[in-house]
Amino acid sequence: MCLSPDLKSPLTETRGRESAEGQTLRKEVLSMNVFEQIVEATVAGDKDRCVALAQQAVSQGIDAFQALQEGYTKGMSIVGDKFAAMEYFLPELLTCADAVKAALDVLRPHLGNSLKEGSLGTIVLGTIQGDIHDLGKNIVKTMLQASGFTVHDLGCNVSLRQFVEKATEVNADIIAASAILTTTMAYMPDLASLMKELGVKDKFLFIVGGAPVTPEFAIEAGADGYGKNAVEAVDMAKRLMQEKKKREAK
Ligand code: B12
Repeated sequence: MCLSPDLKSPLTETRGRESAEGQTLRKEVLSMNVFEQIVEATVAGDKDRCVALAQQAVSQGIDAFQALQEGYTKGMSIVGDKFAAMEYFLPELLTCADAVKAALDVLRPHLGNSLKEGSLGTIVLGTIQGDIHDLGKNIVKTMLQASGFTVHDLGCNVSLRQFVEKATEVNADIIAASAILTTTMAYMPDLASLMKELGVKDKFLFIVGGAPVTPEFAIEAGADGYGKNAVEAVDMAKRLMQEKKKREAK
């Protein structure tokens, strides 16, 4: 592990007969350094390094959730900025997301129970009925998972009832529907109507996306949110969850 000169002293000085305070400081310095490396590896989309750093974090007793938040999620947020700035394109986005996914597999058993279930919220996701395009939906799924959401992926060609039934079964916060065909995006308002009919429109937040979907269409469809791409999907899901938590706290 490479340490910058100013980080070296607390480590070397406290080695040997360390006080409890010294040990805490040492762990903090180690963690900071690993987090920085994780951010770098994530932005570089370096899967092997992302996995190795997750293993290093676990073996050093670094909190897995902190590694996820301070390292991988932070890295993915930089990747998202690069994507928005058109410095990164879909292949880079996929590579970075895939690297984080592999690291997540290492960290998952070390996350606490509540965190393992996704600390940010639970989402039921699928490509709507009649539509078998799932590449975009899969990217959205990976990004949501990498950001700390629990995602129940129903796959593609998902019937409207399946969305609602699964959301009820897993007590989801959000139903997220993808449509890539103009013909199938027409089912999105039907899904909102079904949610109303079944009395669950206020129980679940509803977000939509996919190439032909526009913000205007999302509003007309009765959705609570829309995302143009996977990065916006994560931002929207986070924003809606914050608003939900504020409402529940009142
Ligand atoms: C790959 C592809 C296929 C593959 C799908 C493979 C797969 N596993 O997904 C196959 C070959 C199976 C296929 C089949 C068909 N296809 Co096709 N396909 C495409 C193609 C080339 C790329 C789609 C894609 O994957 N894009 C890349 C992903 C990453 O982008 P994305 O899906 O938009 O997802 C992003 C965002 O939209 C957003 N997002 C997506 N979902 C969600 C969800 C939420 C909640 C949020 C917030 C955000 C979000 O985030 C994603 C990541 O950034 C497009 C053309 C194109 N250039 O787009 C045609 C296209 C979509 N297909 C088309 C057609 C017509 C068909 C067929 C009907 C062809 C046929 N005659 O059989 C069938 C449909 C079968 C069916 N019932 O679904 C048309 C649709 C036209 C229209 N206006 O509806 C297109 C546009 C081609 C064209 N120009 O004519 N297709």
